[in-house]
Amino acid sequence: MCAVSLTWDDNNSGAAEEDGFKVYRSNLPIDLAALPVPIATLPSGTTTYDDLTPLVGDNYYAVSTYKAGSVRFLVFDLITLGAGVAALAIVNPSAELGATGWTFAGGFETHVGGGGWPPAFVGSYLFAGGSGASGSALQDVLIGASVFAKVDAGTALLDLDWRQRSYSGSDKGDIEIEFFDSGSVSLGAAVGLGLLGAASGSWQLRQHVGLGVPVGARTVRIRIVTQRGSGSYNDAYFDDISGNIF
Ligand SMILES: [Ca+2]
Repeated sequence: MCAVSLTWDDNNSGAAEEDGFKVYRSNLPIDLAALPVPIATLPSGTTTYDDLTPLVGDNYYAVSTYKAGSVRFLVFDLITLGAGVAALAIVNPSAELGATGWTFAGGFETHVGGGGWPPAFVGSYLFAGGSGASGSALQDVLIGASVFAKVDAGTALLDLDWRQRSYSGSDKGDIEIEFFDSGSVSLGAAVGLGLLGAASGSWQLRQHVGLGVPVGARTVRIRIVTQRGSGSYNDAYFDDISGNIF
């Protein structure tokens, strides 16, 4: 469930004490000359309201006092929910389906967690660097049409979150992002956070935050990269990869 909590100041007392407050909401800027029907009428002294059924997209709110037929506006606010955000449709984001959705290379694999391996962060399986020195996994994810306008205006951003772990901190990993246009032409070099020997005793949250999405982008390439630092197995582990363009 999604809720919007509104709060405001109550500035009136004494002779000016309001009879109550009204809360208005619209998907368009609120026109004071043509007010919508209030979504709530609240008693005098109220300073909060929780809208439990906000609209998908833009929500314009206005809160007024009312008193003997007069209306005095205190607060205007705009909140946008849902619209303009596209979750990345990553197939098999937490290794539960083997290689489904991914192109594995260099010995990269999935492995069931526990029994000498770290427990999976989500579900039963984790991604692992595998038997090679630098295993990798790659998936191309189409960008949702709901954010094309934002992408092409040059204002879209990408967040990508994942969990990373290692056996002893010596085998390293990263997730790189590269954007492609509708003709599969790369729009710039892949961007990573840097290879990291993640914690061994717990799953570490790593995040690309607010990465700029180039104009014309239609595909996001997600590439898990690893680098073995010691031993014969590449113990760079990954799980629970998710992201949004907004
Ligand atoms: Ca998993």
